[in-house]
Amino acid sequence: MDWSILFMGPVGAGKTQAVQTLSEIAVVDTDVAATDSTAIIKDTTTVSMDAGVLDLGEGDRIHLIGAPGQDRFDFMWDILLEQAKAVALLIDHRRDSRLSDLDHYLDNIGERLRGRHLPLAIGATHMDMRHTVPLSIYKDHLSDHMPDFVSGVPAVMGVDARDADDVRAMVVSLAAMVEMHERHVRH
Ligand SMILES: Nc1nc2c(ncn2[C@@H]2O[C@H](COP(=O)(O)OP(=O)(O)OP(=O)(O)O)[C@@H](O)[C@H]2O)c(=O)[nH]1
Ligand SMILES: [Mg+2]
Repeated sequence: MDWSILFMGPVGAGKTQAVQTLSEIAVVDTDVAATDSTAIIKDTTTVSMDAGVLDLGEGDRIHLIGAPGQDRFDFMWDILLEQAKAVALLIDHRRDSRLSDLDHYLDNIGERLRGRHLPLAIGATHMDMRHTVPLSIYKDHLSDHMPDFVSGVPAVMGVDARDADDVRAMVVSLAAMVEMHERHVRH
């Protein structure tokens, strides 16, 4: 079966990098030179989407889609979410705003799904650059602010978007959650 995982999250979290790291085909990306405040963080930014493919075997081909991080391209989020079966939310762990970034994307995703439920995994990136803050802050935060749209228990993990094993672990756990979700919905 062909289905897609949507990578979302703030500018510079590593969405484009994650798709590029794991994809078995040349990645279609729509990055352009960053000309606004994003340019302080990095040279290019995604304006439309990244698209790659990962073959998990047993007929499962996963389309890896990277959303643009910037809010001004958020019209794309509706379209991309509509096609996604799961969300991989990458949060830049270096940022002091990491928990409000998390809430911002969770609120946005919830509004756009309009009652639909999806499996969610949260990947904290750039932990190598901010290792004094523990990963447990996300689970603690979610225990008080669990969004309605999440199907099952969200996975929380540290992910270096440059590391294929890390990104693959995130994708594989989402694939398992999608399977559970579909079994639950069908019966
Ligand atoms: N040190 C470090 N660098 C990382 C990690 N994860 C990703 N990066 C790097 O951070 C940068 C992230 O850039 P992108 O992948 O373009 O970010 P994006 O999320 O697609 O950003 P927009 O498209 O602008 O929303 C890349 O240079 C990555 O190689 C990490 O865990 N540690
Ligand atoms: Mg990008």
